Amino acid sequence: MACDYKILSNLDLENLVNEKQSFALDVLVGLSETPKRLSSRYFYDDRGSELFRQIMDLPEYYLTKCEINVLERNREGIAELVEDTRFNLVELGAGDGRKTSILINHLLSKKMDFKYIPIDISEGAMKELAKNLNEKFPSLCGEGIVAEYFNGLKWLGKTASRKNLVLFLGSNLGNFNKSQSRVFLRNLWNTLNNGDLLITGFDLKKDIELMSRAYNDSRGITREFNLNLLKRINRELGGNFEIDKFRHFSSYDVFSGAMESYLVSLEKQTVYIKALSHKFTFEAWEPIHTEYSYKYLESNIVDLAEATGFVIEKQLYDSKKYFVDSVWRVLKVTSPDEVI
Ligand code: AVJ
Repeated sequence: MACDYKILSNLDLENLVNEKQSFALDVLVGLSETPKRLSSRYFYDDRGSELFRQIMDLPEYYLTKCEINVLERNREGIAELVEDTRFNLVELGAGDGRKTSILINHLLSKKMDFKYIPIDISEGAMKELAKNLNEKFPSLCGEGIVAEYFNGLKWLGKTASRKNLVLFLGSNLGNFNKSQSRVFLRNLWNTLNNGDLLITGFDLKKDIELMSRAYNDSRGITREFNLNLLKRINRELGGNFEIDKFRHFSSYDVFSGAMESYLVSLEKQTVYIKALSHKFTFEAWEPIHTEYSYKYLESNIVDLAEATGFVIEKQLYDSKKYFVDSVWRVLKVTSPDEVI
């Protein structure tokens, strides 16, 4: 059976308007703070998603290679989790789907009954993904959703007749701090049903040089990725950032446990952002914080699952144990008097 892969875009214009407004508001708030900061969630416009695809190909960016290795080694173990059930393979932040292809290929070859439902904020990335999927897997069914994760999940909640296997790969959770990740996972727990599965990618704490190199690559793609945030402000909010007056800087903070990225103003300057009718001044060497990429200890993962209502089923590692895809099951206990 051939299945044409559709895209459900953020059809209601209201959502698009909101996305633009929240970008404007977050830029206003973040650049008005001391120290200044911008959220890494705004990296991923179409250009940013393209640059991230290039990052995944960099020799220094071990995360993607490790996770591909995890999935190759464990595709049968993952298939066994959903043996004999109809299910949705839901993916949060799917990107170009190259990692998930390993799984999809395996699940299709086993003739398993599932729909693939990627959710991604970038329309460009989703179009690319749908094109790739249609070419590679003509028998694959499902639909791509262009939306913020929880808007997408809310939509999914309405079609709750299948078991859900949710993928949140690539250390995407790493952008959240401890309390943000608890809130995020608890929200996810709430939208899912008892027994649903979640696979989350965690980058483990390891040699500091190795981690640092992954965020300071020799070809300067990560630098370009970080600076794209300022270019995006110029494009979408009418900013006049002079890009070469800022530099990329990324370092590991052993105590917070994160690779932290910044853009540093190389001189005293003023930037005007038209959509905000506001100008921002920068002193020489003043930083803007742009990203946290948290790294985990095994014990952090155990604590996080426990705090948010999940049970750890399996820890799937790459051969070097640099990275783990952690398989969790949603546990919702109904007390006897809740059963009618
Ligand atoms: C997509 C969030 C997993 O933090 O490693 C890559 C993004 N930033 N290089 C990460 C990123 C700089 C990436 N995640």
